[in-house]
Amino acid sequence: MDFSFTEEQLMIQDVARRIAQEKIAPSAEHHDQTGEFPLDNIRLLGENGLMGIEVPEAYGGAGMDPVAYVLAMVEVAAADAAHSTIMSVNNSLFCNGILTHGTEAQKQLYVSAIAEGREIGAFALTEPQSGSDATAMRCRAVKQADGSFVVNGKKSWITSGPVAKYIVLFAMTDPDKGARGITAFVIDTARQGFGRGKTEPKLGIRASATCEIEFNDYVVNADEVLGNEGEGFRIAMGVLDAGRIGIASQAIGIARAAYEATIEYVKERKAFGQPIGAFQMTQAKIADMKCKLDAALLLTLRAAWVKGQGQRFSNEAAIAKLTASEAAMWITHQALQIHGGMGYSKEMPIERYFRDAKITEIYEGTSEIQRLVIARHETGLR
Ligand code: COS
Repeated sequence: MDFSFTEEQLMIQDVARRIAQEKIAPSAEHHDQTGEFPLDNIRLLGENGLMGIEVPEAYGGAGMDPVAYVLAMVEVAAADAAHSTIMSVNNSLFCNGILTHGTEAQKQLYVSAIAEGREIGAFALTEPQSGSDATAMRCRAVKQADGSFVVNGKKSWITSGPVAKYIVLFAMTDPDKGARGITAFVIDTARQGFGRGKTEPKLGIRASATCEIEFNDYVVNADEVLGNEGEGFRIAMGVLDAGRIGIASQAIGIARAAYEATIEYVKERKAFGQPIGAFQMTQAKIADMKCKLDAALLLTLRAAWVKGQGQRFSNEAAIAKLTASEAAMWITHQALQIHGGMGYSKEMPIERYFRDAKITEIYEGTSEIQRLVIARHETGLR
C-alpha cells in the first residue's frame, strides 16, 4: 500500500489550491452574501482543466484520475463550498455521465463545452414530490413515430439550473416498468419548451444557483437520448455514485477550512490567563476533529481509488459521503462552539462553513439513503 500521490495528482492539487486561494477565497463572503453566480471564476477553473478533471484531453478535460478529482475538489471547497458545488455537478454529474454512456457525437458536442468551462451543465432527477424515492418521478417523455420524444413535467432543486446550457434529464418513458421505465436525455436549455421556475433561497452554498425547471412539449431528438431507452435509472444511480465522491470531497474541504481556522484561533484566544487550546476540553475537541477529518479523507481517497481501478464503487462512495458529510457537520459545529460569539458572527467565515456543511448531508442522497445503500450491500437484504 502506497499513501503518496503522483506528480500529476500533486500538480492539479497545486493548480486548484492556487486558484482557490488567490481568486475564490477573497470573494467567498461576497458571493455568500449576494448569492451572485461566480461565472468568471468558473470559467477560470474550466480553463485550468478543473471542470473536467477526469475528462480525457481529447474532449477538453485534464485527463486525470478520480484521486486527482478529490484533491482538487477539497482545495476549491476549502475556499468556497458554492464554487465546489458547481464544479462537482459539471465534473461528476454531467461530464461523467456522458463520458460513460454517451455516443461519440454526444461526447464531442457536450463534454468539451462543459469541461473547458465555456458552458455550465446540470443534472435533473429530483422533482417536487420525489427526492430519495427517485423512481416516483412524474416527468414524462413520450416517444414519437420518428424516434424523438416529447417531454412534459417539472424538476426541482436543479443545481446550476438558472445558468445551465445543457442538462442531463431523467424522465419516465414507460411508467408500467418502474425503475426500468426511465430514460436519460440531454437537454439544450436554449430550445423551445424549456422554462425556468423559481430560484431557491438557500441556507448555504448561496452562490450556486438552484431553481425549478419545466418542460412543456419540449422535443428531444432521437440522437439526444443518453444510453438506451429504459436504462435511465441505472445511469442516474451510477452517476450519483461518482457524484458522492465529489460531495464527500466538498465536505472535507469545508471541514478542513473550519478545522484550520480553529487551530489558529485556539492558539491566539486567551481565557483565564492562557490560550484556550491549552484547556483539555478544547484539546479533546481538536483531537476528535482531526480524527474525523483524516478518516473522511482516507475513506474518500479509497472510494476514488476503487473507481480508478474500474471496479464497482457504490458502497465505498456511500461510506465516504456518509462519513465525510457527518464529519463536516460535526467539525463545523465544534468550530463554531470553540469560536463562541466570533463563530456566530458574520465577521468570520465559521458560520458560513457551518451553513454550507449541512447540504452535504442532504443532496446526492441523504445520510439515510447512504445508510440504506451500505446496509443493503453489507447484508444483501432489502
Ligand atoms: N449503480 C448502478 N445500478 C444501480 C445502482 C448503482 N449504484 N443502484 C441501483 N441500481 C440498479 C439496480 O441494480 C436495479 O437494476 P435492475 O432493475 O436491472 O435490477 C435498479 O437500479 C433499481 O434498483 P433498486 O431496486 O435498488 O432501487 P430502489 O428503488 O430500491 O432505490 C435507492 C434505491 C433508494 C438507493 C435509490 O433510489 C437512491 O439512491 N435514491 C436517492 C436518490 C438521490 O440520491 N437523489 C438525490 C438526487 S441528486 S441531488
